Order: sequence, then structure tokens, then C-alpha cells
Amino acid sequence: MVVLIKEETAMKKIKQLLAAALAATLAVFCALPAFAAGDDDLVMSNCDSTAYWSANSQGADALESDAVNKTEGSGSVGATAAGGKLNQIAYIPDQPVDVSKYSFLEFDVYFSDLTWFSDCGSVMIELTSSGTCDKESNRYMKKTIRSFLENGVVEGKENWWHFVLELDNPQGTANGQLNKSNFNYFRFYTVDPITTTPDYTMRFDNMRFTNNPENYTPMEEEEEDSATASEAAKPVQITREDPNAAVVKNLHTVVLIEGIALGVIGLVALVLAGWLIIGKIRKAKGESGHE
Ligand SMILES: [Ca+2]
Repeated sequence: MVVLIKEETAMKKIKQLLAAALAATLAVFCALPAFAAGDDDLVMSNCDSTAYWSANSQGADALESDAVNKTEGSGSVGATAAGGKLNQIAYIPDQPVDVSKYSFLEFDVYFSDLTWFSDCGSVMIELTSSGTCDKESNRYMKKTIRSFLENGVVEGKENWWHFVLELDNPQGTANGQLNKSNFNYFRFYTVDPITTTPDYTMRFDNMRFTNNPENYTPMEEEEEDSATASEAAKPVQITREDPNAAVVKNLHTVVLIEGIALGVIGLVALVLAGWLIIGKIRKAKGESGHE
């Protein structure tokens, strides 16, 4: 009888200990920064309609809507570049959009053929806050685009790539940098092809401002290619030094640290519980033996 009462007391203490260990675990878990719980994305365009889009190839309207070849929703928008020359495809909203709380613009892009990439003398994605090109302009050229053509393949979607542009760390700028509180202009173009450059079709889809881009690996610093050498006079920043990219990388570290912390606390609780059980049982048996 005495043994039973002592075992009940021991179990009560073990339960209290486990509850304390659980509380400590939760406290540690909640105290760690939750980088993953970022702000919601802001859709720039779901590309299901051609609203605010325009395109020009070789002087002709080239804008196309595609209900079949898409990665999201009911469609994508794009153009066919005759002879590889796409003067521009542009998205110009009727009102400026405040994207100052976001660090990235990400989207999916389709190219039926990539011959234009090596053929065209000038290739660019541009974001501005001036409502037009070449002013308050963030620029992303061959070096940036190549990194996503090489590393950003969208699985299960042939000839689609996922692009992630760093808003605070463009490859270049022109007449000031994008004012993120006043975004109102996006364009892509490929010009100066050679005579043998074939037509290509391109599509955009699922364009969104975000702080948590998908499948994103910051670019490695590399030597300049011939096409970007002409951009040498413009400020070129190193993508991997961007603090926001570091935050994305830190997410993996935080998850790892949380896992290790939980594991260690759980192990300590188990050892303590085991030690207490054995101690109490031995003590109870000892006292029982004396009675
Ligand atoms: Ca869509």
C-alpha cells in the first residue's frame, strides 16, 4: 500500500516535470524568429487577361493571350517576336502600386526557343517608377536572365522558367533607381538580333511581389559576358550581398536550430523522467523492504 502511494507520488512528479519540459520547449520555439511567416504576396498580374499589357514586335502589335500554355489560373500573356526582335512587352498599371514592403518580383516565363538569347545584342527586364522606360529604372540584363534560364526551370512545364528579381539589388539602374512606393512600369525586350535569328514565342504568368520567393538561389558572382560588358559603366551590384537574400538563406538555418533545440530538450526531459522513475522505484522498494 505504501509502495503504491509512493509510486503515485512519483508519477505525479514525473507528469509535472514533463509539463515543465513541454512548456520550456514551447517557450524556446516561440522565442525564435519566424522568418517563414512573412507578409502575403502582392499579385502584380495573374496574366489571365491582357489588362494593362501591351507588346510591339517589328513595329506591329504583338500582344497575345494564351488560355492553354500557362502556369497559373486561366491564362498567360505574351508575344511572338518576329525574327527575335521584341521591341517590348510592357505592363503599365493605371495607378502606381506601393511595393515598398516587398523585396522580390517573381514570375514564370516561357520561351519557345532560346536562340535569341545569344543572338540579340540587347536584352532587358526593366522596372520603373516613372511610368516610362529609362528613368527611375531598375535593370536586369543577360547576366541575371542567364542565371534563371540555367537554374530556374519550372518542373513539369516545358520551356517555362521561374525568375526572381531583387528589387533592392538590380543589375543596373538608369536615371535613378526604382522608387518602390511608386511602381508603375514593367517591360521586357530583346532587340538587335542577327539575320538568322528565328521567331520566338514568349509568355508571362503568375507575376507577384513577395518576400518569400519560390526556388530561389541568389546568383553567384561571375565574369561579365560580352553582351553585358557594354553595361560596365552602370552600377553593378552583387546579388549575394543582398540582406534580404541572407534572410531567405537564414530561414533554413532557423529551421535547423529549432529542430536541434527541440531534440535536445526532448532528450533531457526523457533522461530526467527515466532517472526520476528509477530513483523513485528503487527508493520505494527500499522503504518497502524495511517495512
Ligand atoms: Ca495566369
